[in-house]
Amino acid sequence: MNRGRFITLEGGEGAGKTTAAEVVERWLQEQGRHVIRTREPGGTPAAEKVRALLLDPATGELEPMTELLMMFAARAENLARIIRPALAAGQDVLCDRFSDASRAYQGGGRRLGIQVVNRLAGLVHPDLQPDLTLLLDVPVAVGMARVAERGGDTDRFEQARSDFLERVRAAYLTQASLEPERIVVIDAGQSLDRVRDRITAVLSERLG
Ligand code: Z5A
Repeated sequence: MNRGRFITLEGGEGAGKTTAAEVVERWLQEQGRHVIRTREPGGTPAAEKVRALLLDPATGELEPMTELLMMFAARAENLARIIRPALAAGQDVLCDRFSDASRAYQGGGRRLGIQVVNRLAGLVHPDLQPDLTLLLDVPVAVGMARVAERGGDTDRFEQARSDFLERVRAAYLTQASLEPERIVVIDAGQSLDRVRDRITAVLSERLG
């Protein structure tokens, strides 16, 4: 049996990953594919507990390396229990964030550097990379305004300062420039309809 396709969604705060995930899932289903959706950090009961700890503002400041290791601990669980079994069964996996988020947030935002993240990625998933990554790129101020407009409580990352988020965005764009075959940058500052159309066009081009 052919392995399924592994598709990841990335982007900064308020980039619109939730909307993008719906568009991708529907498109794949229309192609007759069985789609498993998951997210990081999270995806399994234990990894969701790690997520809760990571996002809770009450957790307070963590050492950047602690934060990175917790992301990869959750990722190892998600890979072993959700992602790898689904791919092996021929199902497509759509994951809301993956190791590019660690490159951007911990490597760039927390200044650990990309090499450290790549070493852990090499340890945790040496044989597996996403087949396609959609990077929803939006200026930091626009994304922050959207999150503010959406309302509700903010998590530990959404409370970050804009210089941190600028470093996250820069690291994402650097990674995209290093891997243009895998990572497609979507201008997520456009209207929702235009973003949807662009995503559909990219899917047809890359996976059709
Ligand atoms: N993190 C990390 O540091 N390292 C790692 O390795 C991993 C993660 C895996 C949790 O992720 C946090 O973990 C994350 C990075 C860190 N930091 N934060 N925050 P998350 O994915 O759960 O968190 P999130 O990015 O905040 O998810 P989100 O709030 O759901 O964002 P989103 O899905 O991109 O946004 P949205 O809900 O789709 O859109 C936000 C609002 O904007 C909403 O009201 C939309 O209707 C609106 N929107 C979206 N697109 C548009 C357009 N085009 N026009 C107008 N309005 C729009």
